[in-house]
Amino acid sequence: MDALHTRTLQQLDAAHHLHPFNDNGALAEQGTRILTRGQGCYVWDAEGHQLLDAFAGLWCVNIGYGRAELGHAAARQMQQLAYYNSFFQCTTEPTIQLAAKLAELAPGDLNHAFFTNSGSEANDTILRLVRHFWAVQDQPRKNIFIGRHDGYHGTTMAGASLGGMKGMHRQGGLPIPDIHHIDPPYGFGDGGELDPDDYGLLAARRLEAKILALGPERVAAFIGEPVMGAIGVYIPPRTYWPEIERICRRYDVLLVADEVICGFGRTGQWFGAQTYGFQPDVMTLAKGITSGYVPLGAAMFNDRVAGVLKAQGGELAHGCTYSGHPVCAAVALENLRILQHERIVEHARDGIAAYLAQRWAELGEHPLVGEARIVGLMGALELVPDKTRRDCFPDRGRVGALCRDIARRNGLILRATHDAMLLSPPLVISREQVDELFEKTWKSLGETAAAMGK
Ligand code: PXG
Repeated sequence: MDALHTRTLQQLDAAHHLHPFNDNGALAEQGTRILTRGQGCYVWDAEGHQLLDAFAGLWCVNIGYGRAELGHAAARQMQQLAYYNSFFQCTTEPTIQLAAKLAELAPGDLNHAFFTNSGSEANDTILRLVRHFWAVQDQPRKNIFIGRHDGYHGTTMAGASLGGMKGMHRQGGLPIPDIHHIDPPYGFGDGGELDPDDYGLLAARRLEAKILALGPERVAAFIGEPVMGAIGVYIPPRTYWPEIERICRRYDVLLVADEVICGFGRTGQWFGAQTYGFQPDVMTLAKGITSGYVPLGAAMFNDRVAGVLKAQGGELAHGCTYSGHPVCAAVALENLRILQHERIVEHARDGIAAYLAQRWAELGEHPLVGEARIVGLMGALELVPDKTRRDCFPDRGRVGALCRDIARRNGLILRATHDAMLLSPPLVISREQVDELFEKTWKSLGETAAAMGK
C-alpha cells in the first residue's frame, strides 16, 4: 500500500472509527497500524513489514492465515443460501451439521449447542439459560453466578460482569446483580512458597467458602476459563480443577467452562477441560471454532440442562438474528474438518508443544523474566524488576508495553497484559518458526532491558 493511501486511511480511521480497548484520543494522534495480508503464521502491515504473529490474531487463528478452503466454503454457502434463521421452526443444513459435530467433539454429554455471534454473547446466553434452568425447577433464588477476579468472559453486560476485570466494571455500572467473584489461581503472584498442588487446593476451596457464605441454595453456577487468558495466562496447578469439580457436585452448582480461548487445541487437547481432567455441565465457545475467519460463538449444554430446558423451559425467549448463521456454520465445519483431517491439534501437542516449552523455558533465563510458564501453545513471561523476587514494576504495564512495541519493531507480535508477555501462536507453527520466535523474543527482551537502562 503506498504511503499516501496509508495516511489517508489513518486519517479516516481517526475521524470515524472508535477502537475497542484503546485510548481513542491517543490512538488518533498516533495513527493506527493497518494490517493488509496474512499467510500461515505471518501477517503484513501497510508499510510492508512482515510480522510473526505469535498471538494468532486475538487467540483465535488456530489453523493459520490464508486457508483458501474456508473462503470457498463461505462462497459456496452464500451462493446456495446466504442466510436463513433458526427461529420459527426453521434452520439450515450447515447449522444442524455443526451442532452435531460439536456434540461429537465436546467431552462427555455436552450434546446441545446454542449459537451466537461471539464469546460474549455465548456467556450472556448461559447466564440467562442457566438461571432459567433453575427457575423452571422451582428454584428461582438459585440464580447467583460465581466467577473469578481478573477473569475474562467478554464485554457485554453479562460477559463483563461474569469477568472480574475491575477496569471494565468501572465503565457502565457493572457487575450486574447476583454475580460474585473469588480470587483466581495465580501461583506466581499469590502462591508464595506453597507446593503447587497444595496451592491449587487452597485456591479451589475459595469457591467452597463462597458457596457456603452465600448459601448453596442461592448459587446457580461457577464459571471459569480452564487457563485464564487475557489477564496473563494463569496456568492452574493440576489439583485445582478436580477440586472445583468436586465442590460444584457437592453443592449442586453447575460447572461452566469458558473455552473461548482454550477450545480447539490451544492447551494441547481439543478442550481445556480435557487437559485439566474435569467435566463441565456447560461450555462456551468462540474464536478457534472458525479460526477467526468469520464471527461465531456457541454455548454447549449437557443432557441434564438441555433436558430440563426442553421438557420444562417452554419457549426460550432468547436468540440473535444470526444464531446459527449458515455461512458461519459452513466456515466452522470446514475449519473443524481441516483441524481433524490434518491432525493439527495432535501436531500441536505431540509435534511442537514440547519444543516450544523448551525454548520458552530458555527465555525464562533472561534477567528480565521472573517466570516463564506455558501449557500447550499458550504461555506467558512475567517481566520483573528483580529476578530473585516476585515484585511487580512500580509503574505497572509500562515495561510490558515497551517490550511489546520493541517486539513489533523486531517483526514479532506478542501481547502484553500489565508486564507479562503473552504467547498464543497459530497451532500450525513450525520448529523453524519457534526458533524465530525465540530469537526475536530474546532480542526484544535485551532491548527492553537496555531501554530501561539495565
Ligand atoms: N471468554 C474468554 C475466555 C475470552 O478470552 C471472550 C469470552 C469473549 O469473546 P468475544 O468473541 O466476545 O470477544 C473472550 C475474548 C485480550 C482479549 O486482550 C481477549 C479477548 C477479547 C479481546 C481481547 O487478551 N477474549
